[in-house]
Amino acid sequence: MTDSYLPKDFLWGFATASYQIEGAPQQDGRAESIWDTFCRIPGKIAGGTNGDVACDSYNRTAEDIELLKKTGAKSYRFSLSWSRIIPLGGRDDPVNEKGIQHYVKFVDDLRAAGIEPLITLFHWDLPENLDKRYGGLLNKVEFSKDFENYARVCFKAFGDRVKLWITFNEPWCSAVLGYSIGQFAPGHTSDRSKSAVGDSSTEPWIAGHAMLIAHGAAVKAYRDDFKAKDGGQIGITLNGDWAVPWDENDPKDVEAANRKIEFAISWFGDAIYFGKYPDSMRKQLGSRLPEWTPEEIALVKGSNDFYGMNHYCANYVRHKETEPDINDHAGNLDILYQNKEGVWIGPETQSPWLRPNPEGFRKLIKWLSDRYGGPTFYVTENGTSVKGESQLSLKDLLDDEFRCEYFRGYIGALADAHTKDGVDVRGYSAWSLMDNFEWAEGYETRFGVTYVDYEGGQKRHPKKSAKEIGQIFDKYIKKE
Ligand code: GCO
Repeated sequence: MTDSYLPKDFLWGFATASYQIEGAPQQDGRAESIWDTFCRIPGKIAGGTNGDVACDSYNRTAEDIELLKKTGAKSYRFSLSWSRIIPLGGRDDPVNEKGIQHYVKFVDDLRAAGIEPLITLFHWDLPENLDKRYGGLLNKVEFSKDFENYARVCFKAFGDRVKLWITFNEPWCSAVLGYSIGQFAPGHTSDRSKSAVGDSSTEPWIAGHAMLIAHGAAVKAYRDDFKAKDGGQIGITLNGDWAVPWDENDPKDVEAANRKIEFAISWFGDAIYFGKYPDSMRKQLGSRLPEWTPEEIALVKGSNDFYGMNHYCANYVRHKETEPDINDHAGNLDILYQNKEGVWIGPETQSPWLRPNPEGFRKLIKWLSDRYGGPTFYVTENGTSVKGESQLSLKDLLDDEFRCEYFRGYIGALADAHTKDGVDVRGYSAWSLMDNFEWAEGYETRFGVTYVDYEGGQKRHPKKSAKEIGQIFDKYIKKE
């Protein structure tokens, strides 16, 4: 029996994202998002796939709610498709009532099933029209006004029944993978061999700044006009892995590990909690990192009611002796999976970047809690793929002991962080309720606690982890 526990009323459940599960790209007036167009670029997505059908969740909401109910989940984090709600995206463009009605019904059905909805406003699927119209995230003035308007439309439509709002999901991914590496929509990259578009020495930083301002504007709108009446909370979800020095005895690696977290997380976290960018970033990037105006600081500083934390794994970090490249976005370091002694950070999964290391979860949430003055945390994603899962027979893949072990380790580490380190954590959403469109990795990589048979009429088969995760939480959540 463990001494560690999670608080009573702890809100645990699952997370998904609109483009990864909904399909139905043309139904009920939805227009295209940048992910629809990006998927058509040859070579961008494994297997040449896209989200046109995905899990067909747009047409299977009742089935998805049944799945949730079976697990005993208390909450469900999902994202709204901006392109369904305001198909052309902008503040002067028409609102699509059918899109709104779809989500109103979904939220009502969730609540009727006793499941608390957590809404993400932006999980990367920007309306394509805004990218065309003014360059999307690269135009902070237009983008933040349009995002604020979209957020207001959503607060008005769902605010009376939704108490937890997330503005952006992992802005790091949109900025770096979308505007530097070119692995995500809209696919800008400095790599000439990948038909470069854009200038990745500046664009990720510009996009990041725009998302921060848009986040601030949406939070201000919520606090000014909705919060008192609706009584909800609003925050941002940041991603980030724990970083361990490649050589614990080399002060330069120790510093690089810290710098890695600053470039990946504090880029946004420091802006929101301190109204500035980390010194390590300013030092490396100089004026390529946008300057803050006093109005922007006023908007962004203090703009989190809670910290949404996505977390999957840990890495080793080794400093580089050479000067940073102009396109470097990581903090001039190498990310490795083995340390100086050849020790692996964790076992292999199907995702090249993901090696589980539950201790790293506890360390990172403590690191964040210390740095940001003990905010309330909601863990908004945590989960794993399983090496070779797609190749297994149905019977074998449903027995996903590897994923169960992942959840045991990570949820245990979270309970330790709460009990022994005093971290204020109130919720946890596992990634993911079901297998889905894993962005550039297509459908081969599966993160679900439910197997989705894409060829077999989209049938959903709960894996062992779907049944077990509730028992794990049951062990930790205080009864009174
Ligand atoms: C994320 C993503 C998910 C991914 C998951 C697994 O926010 O990183 O929300 O969309 O599918 O992280 O890679």
